[in-house]
Amino acid sequence: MISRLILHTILGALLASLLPGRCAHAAVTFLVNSVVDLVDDNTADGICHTSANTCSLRAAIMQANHMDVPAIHIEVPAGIFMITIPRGGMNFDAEDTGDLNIAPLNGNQNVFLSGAGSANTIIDANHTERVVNVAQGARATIAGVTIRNGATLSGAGIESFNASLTVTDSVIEGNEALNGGGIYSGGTLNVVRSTIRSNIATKGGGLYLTGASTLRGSSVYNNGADDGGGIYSTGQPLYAVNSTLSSNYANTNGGGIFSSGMTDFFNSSVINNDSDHDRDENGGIGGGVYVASGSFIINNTLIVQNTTLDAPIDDNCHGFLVAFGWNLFGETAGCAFGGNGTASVGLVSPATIGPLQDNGGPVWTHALLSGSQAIDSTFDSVGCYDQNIAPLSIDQRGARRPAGLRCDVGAFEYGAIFEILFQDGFDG
Ligand SMILES: [Ca+2]
Ligand SMILES: [Ca+2]
Ligand SMILES: [Ca+2]
Ligand SMILES: [Ca+2]
Repeated sequence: MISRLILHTILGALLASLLPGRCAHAAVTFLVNSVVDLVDDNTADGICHTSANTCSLRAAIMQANHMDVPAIHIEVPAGIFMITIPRGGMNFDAEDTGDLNIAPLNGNQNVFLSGAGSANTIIDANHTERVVNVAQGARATIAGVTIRNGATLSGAGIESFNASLTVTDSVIEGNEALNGGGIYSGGTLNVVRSTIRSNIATKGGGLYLTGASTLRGSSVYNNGADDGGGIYSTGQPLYAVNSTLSSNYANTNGGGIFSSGMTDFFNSSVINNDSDHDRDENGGIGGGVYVASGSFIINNTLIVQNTTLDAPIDDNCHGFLVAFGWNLFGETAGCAFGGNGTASVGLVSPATIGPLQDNGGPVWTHALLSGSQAIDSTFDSVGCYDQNIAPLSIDQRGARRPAGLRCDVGAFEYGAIFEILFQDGFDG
């Protein structure tokens, strides 16, 4: 196995070195083969290589930054990849120190960083530094890894200011920042079949979003902040499809999500989030959803079991929600409705929602229990759909929907069968 990895590395490097610098046809693959955090020892040679004769994760990213090819694949095996080279200073960030900088110098390549699954490939900043920075203008996909234990001012797990970033089949956990504990994104962000959990910030414990973002088949849970425990979004737009916000908390407003941008939820679930979590004299409302300004649209979405001090049973929303399809709440005090208004809003018994747990599929969900008002209750003629009005053929877990008579409200389809798991996250 090792010899094959090295062979691939040598062949890839040889190929790269033989091709002229401006060749636009080659795709290059670097196979990481060491967990030890060392720099690339010559970024001009096209070879991922360190002083220890290895290809480290940092060396692969550094060398990728200096290539002029349209696509670079960085394959990362199982292991715990600790970031151990300290950053050069508070205001100094380079590819050879501190966080891992995906920063292609020519700006026109796609970088694909793939691990061996989020349970196996772990990139860890040991609470000393951000984990990954994606530079302005970069196009990157991060797949099959866990990114954890980052600590910095902005985007401790991943910071992506004006880049195009896809995070798929990954876990972002245990990161701590002022803005965006898990991910800070100011560009285009797609989060697919991923888990954002146990991150902390002042704003946006899980995610701080100012750009165009999509959450698909993903769960954001156990994150905490002052405002926006799960998500703090000022972005235009944020789409959440087949996704779950659960058990996040805000010491002030918006336990699940604080929104002052354009937000649009489709068949998503906002369950068991808490505002005014510290129960202090400054208060806090909107246990599930806090709409500060902008537009917040809900389509076939489930918002229940969210809490605050003065509403320990249900504090699901604060502000104006534009409702289409069929949306269900534990109760609706504090919410005002536009769109189809009360014709698109009903009540669900909180006791008919199961706990957050592994119900099959790549991420945790809340199951609907027998007799739930969410089961088979979406409108027959419209069904479940995403931001392109494309029908949803799977639920959050990847199980076939609709099951039974009709599509269910929220991210989970009751009684659904796994037919196309992991193949069809975009319902194409
Ligand atoms: Ca090199
Ligand atoms: Ca760095
Ligand atoms: Ca408070
Ligand atoms: Ca159904």
